[in-house]
Amino acid sequence: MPIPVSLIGAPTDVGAGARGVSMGPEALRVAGLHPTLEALDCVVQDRGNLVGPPNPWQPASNGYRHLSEVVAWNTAVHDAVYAELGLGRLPILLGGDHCLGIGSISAVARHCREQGKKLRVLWLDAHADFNTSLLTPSGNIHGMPVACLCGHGPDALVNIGGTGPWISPQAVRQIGIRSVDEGEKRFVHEMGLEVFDMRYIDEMGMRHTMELALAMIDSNTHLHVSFDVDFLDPDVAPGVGTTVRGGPTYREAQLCMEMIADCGRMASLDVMELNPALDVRNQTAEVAVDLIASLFGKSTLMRR
Ligand code: EXY
Ligand code: MN
Ligand code: MN
Ligand code: MN
Repeated sequence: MPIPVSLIGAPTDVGAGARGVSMGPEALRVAGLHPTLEALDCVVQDRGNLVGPPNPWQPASNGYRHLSEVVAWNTAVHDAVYAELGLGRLPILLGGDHCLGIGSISAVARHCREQGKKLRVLWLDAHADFNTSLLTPSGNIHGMPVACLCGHGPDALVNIGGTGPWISPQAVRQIGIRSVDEGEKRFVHEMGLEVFDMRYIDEMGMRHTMELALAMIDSNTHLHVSFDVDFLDPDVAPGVGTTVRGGPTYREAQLCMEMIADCGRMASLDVMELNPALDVRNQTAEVAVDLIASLFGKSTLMRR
């Protein structure tokens, strides 16, 4: 059965600490995302790019940078993702910085709430993105989306598209984490987030990690994958704003994506933080497209 997929571009860097991820959607298109998905039996509609306010490049105020712009962009993302889910399509959000995970996942959670579905969120990232205005070292809201989705953030973001909090920490599995701020670390533990950090992956391997991260997913589960491209080791993915050494290798990342595909439940996807301004010859976008292909069932030889 062909999968109906909708591409939604969100060309903004209002939540980030470096400019350039606003060019991410176009880089993914140039790297051939649309034809790649069509070759994998998807019926793809590219909805083009959402529109929102420019990046004013201001310092933080009350612990947030660009809060009103972040709210505007996330509202647009929420509405677009929610509409695609209502049409029975699988939305792929092309970021843009990771603050937009608030709009995307709130829409998915709203859809699940209305359809009586369980939600599992896989957060593939070097960072936990679990800061609050009191904990953040930067005020950049791309370091806060998971906390906001769990109810710890400004009302305008917690209640985007309806009455939040949209998810509980128990719905989330974080994978690849290797950079967490001190206060953020305490808060992650306090809230009981399940984190498979790089130390865990080093010791137990990606296969075991993914078996646990995907455990208990059943036919009534909507699996959302939020893929921050800085999840990957900078050797394979230099084109991101916040590189952190020691991430998954190309093959480890492929296995992660292949196991997600095998579970057969992915129903929405974010591809975030790709920064063409820091890339060389669009190689990071190409790697991202390659990994997305694996998420949609491309495998080396055959499926077992
Ligand atoms: N934890 C740092 C902060 O909050 O400023 C860095 C966050 C980077 C977030 C990246 C995109 O995942
Ligand atoms: Mn659905
Ligand atoms: Mn992130
Ligand atoms: Mn990150």
